[in-house]
Amino acid sequence: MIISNRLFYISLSLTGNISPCLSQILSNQKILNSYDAENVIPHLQTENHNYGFSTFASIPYVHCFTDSPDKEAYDIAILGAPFDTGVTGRPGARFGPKAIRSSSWRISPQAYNIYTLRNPFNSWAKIIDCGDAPLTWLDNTIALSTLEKSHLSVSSPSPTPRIITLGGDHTTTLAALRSAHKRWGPVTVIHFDAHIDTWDPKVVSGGISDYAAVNHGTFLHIAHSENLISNRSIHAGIRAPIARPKKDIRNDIRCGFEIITAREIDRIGPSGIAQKIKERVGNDRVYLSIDIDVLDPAFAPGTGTAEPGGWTTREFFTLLEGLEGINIVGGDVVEVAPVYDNVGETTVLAASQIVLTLLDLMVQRRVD
Ligand SMILES: [Mn+2]
Repeated sequence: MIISNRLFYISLSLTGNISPCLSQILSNQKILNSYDAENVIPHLQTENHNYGFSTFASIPYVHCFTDSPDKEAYDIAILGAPFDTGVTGRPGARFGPKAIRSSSWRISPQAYNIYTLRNPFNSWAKIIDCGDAPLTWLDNTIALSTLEKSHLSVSSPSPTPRIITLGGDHTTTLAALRSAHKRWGPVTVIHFDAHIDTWDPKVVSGGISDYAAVNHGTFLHIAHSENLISNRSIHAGIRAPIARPKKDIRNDIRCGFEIITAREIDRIGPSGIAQKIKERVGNDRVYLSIDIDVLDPAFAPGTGTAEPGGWTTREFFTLLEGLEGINIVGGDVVEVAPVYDNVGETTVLAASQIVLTLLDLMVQRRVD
């Protein structure tokens, strides 16, 4: 009905008169004209969930950056972190949050996962989108401080709202971990990435300044030095080169991590990796951070520091869904840089589906 209505106007403007083939459309137009607003608006809403502002999967927007006691309550919030001035490779992840939301148009809040038969939007949890944190691109210290305050503000209403952050380069996870620590104490990190990101700032940034020390390759080293994370954390999907063969690994263990390499999937499969992760983190409060470069560049080219030899999108979904039951207090999908994506938008399609999977994992277990 709605498409016919549009065709009617387009055809008129192209031809200047009404052709016989438009008779059915005119008939539809008459029916449409007979509708009053009360009839048409519900029709629009059921035909197409993509109306109004662009939020993640068309979920409701809430003004979260307020400490007002009248603030609307919610259980899980989507928060954008448009920041990419902490990168050592290609910039562009500041456009990640909007691209992930845009690619989520295909996710219907009414649809069910065919493997799990679940839909996180049709559950006990109220899931909302806060929009993006107001971050400056001109001073990293101020931007990360603003992001931490934004996290604290978003997680302030009762009872226990949790956040999924849309990055943003991986430095944004440091602000999330600082905020999570204030709320939950030390958390165990499950870190999906091609890179270990525990590099000593003296190595990655050459020790040139304290400002340069905080970047997307050092944030987990800093999180450890600030006692934000437990020593039962784990990386998975690792395959990027390291700078110092023994010292980097020794430092990584010191920061509390175990490594699962990308090629381990050939030996034990995605479910085997999920099992290994679950054994490591147990019942800990977990922060689950996903660098999109954990996927192979064939599936996710739109990222800052792509590394060949990664996982397929399908393998990763099997793995993620295998984590059901873990105690997730927060998570993120980062390093999505849409300018390097392909015309089929495979990176952002994967990113938005990963966010949906994270939401489902959070809904499966309430925080305690
Ligand atoms: Mn990475």
